Amino acid sequence: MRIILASPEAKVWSERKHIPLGLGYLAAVLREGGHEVIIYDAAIEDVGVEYYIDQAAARGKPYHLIGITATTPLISDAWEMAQLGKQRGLITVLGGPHLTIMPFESFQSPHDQYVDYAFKGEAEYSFLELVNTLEAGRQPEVIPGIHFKRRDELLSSVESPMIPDLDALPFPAHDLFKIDRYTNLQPLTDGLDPHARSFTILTSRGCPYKCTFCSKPVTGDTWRARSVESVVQEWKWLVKGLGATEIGVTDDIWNLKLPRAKELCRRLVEEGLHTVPWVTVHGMKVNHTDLELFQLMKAAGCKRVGFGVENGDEAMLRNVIRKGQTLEQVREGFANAKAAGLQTMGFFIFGMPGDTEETMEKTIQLALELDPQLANFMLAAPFPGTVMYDQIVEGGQVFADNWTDFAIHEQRARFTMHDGKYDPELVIKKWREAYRRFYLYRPERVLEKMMFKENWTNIPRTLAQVKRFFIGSKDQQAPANKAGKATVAA
Ligand code: B12
Ligand code: SF4
Repeated sequence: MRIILASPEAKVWSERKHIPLGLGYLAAVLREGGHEVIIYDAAIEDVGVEYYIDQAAARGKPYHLIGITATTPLISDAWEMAQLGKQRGLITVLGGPHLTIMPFESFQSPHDQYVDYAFKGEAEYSFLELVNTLEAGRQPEVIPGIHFKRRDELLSSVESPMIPDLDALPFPAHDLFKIDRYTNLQPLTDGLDPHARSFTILTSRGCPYKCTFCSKPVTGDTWRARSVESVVQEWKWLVKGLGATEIGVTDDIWNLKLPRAKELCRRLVEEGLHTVPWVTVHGMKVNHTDLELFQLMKAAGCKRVGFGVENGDEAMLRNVIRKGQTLEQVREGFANAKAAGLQTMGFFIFGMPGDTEETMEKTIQLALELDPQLANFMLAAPFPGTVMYDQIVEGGQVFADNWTDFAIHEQRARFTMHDGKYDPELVIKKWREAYRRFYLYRPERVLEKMMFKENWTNIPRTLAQVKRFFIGSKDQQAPANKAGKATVAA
């Protein structure tokens, strides 16, 4: 079959362009199965997906099927794409995190007019099975994770078991990405390079921790690691075969097992792969680190490490966020990473249920004390399927008109609690104050920002950021006047 795998554009995440790795995995498996595949990522394309569909049809080599990926904030764009595909006669299949949480919604009117199949969970094997079945002219029956309508009946089967042996999978089809259209993953030295050859790599899937805000519907709670050897071989392909200029490790928790993490670093050095810089895009867990690990990472070419710090209040960390780490471990992790000569980055969340002026102040104080090169202050976003979401539905109210409102980088309050203590206006105020105190009121950080070439070569972007983080606009206010709006999932 001829297949387009497509990702809609994350409009709220417009500066950094990262490859949609899940589609790379699906493409690799389909290719091995003898199918012809292209990857279309709206984030880096100049034309709509219909252009490719129409061109192929005009050449007499039409696509038969479009497979679209969707996170929660992008589901409406995914439906739009499915509609375009259906109008052109393609079989349409949806998958990804949102479909794993809410597979049935895509078969309600009007989506059922243009969505043929949806998959829950990791779909490398199950999607291939569907494609093979359809190509053979058969009707799909029980394929793990599949959802579809036959006549008016909605058929579904249990989710595919998480793939136990990740080494059995082929490497993602990295060669199918138009890689020089992606930016670098985190500006390492000199701002965003719009033509970086930045690849991402997954060394493991899943995470056994259960932070209450975290949505990991696809990769789940069971940590499954690839062998160090398999990771090194893929890394080698990226560096030596595809000319990577930067690599991002995007595991949920790549350092869960310290000896394995250290072994990987040693092997990167042995293979001479340490010359290409790499970063941990989504952070490491501080309580699975030590000084030696950071020293080995530094030797292996790592430039920057990120850590999920979340909150500066011990009780919030333990009882509300259930992060499974102490402030002491946070301090030690940062100190060790800095001692090893790595740049650091901290992720902090404002406005979890239970956050007060005092706890948010402690979070700001902790950010100032840890003093990472980059601090990422985020507003709590209640993703369906998380403990936090259930708590809010039970004891408060989600402010959201549609799934797009769940975008993490859409900086607005998304919920309130009815406990008389939670104040969404205050959350926004403290969140903005955090940016001001961390970046604006400290000359060394202002100077550092001014050194970033990108801040001078892209003045409109810089001004937009200043407005967004430090000044704000009307629609960033807590939507107190939205009380009474129903939650999208209710
Ligand atoms: C790397 C990453 C990013 C990168 C790159 C995103 C990209 N272009 O793929 C960046 C930093 C840009 C990013 C941005 C965002 N991300 Co992100 N990201 C991740 C992360 C850490 C890893 C993704 C990954 O590679 N997974 C591994 C692959 C193998 O899994 P996968 O992509 O889900 O694909 C598998 C299945 O889902 C399925 N599948 C996927 N697509 C399809 C399509 C079809 C047709 C089929 C059949 C199956 C199928 O099969 C694949 C293979 O098994 C995940 C956390 C996680 N553990 O998944 C969060 C995660 C996916 N991100 C999340 C979010 C919310 C976002 C943003 C919306 C944030 C925002 N701005 O608000 C944006 C949206 C970007 C987008 N294009 O969707 C959430 C999604 C939660 C939800 N309910 O939707 C996650 C789960 C993180 C979290 N814990 O909250 N993200
Ligand atoms: S936030 Fe990180 S540590 Fe916590 S559950 Fe999610 S992936 Fe695991």
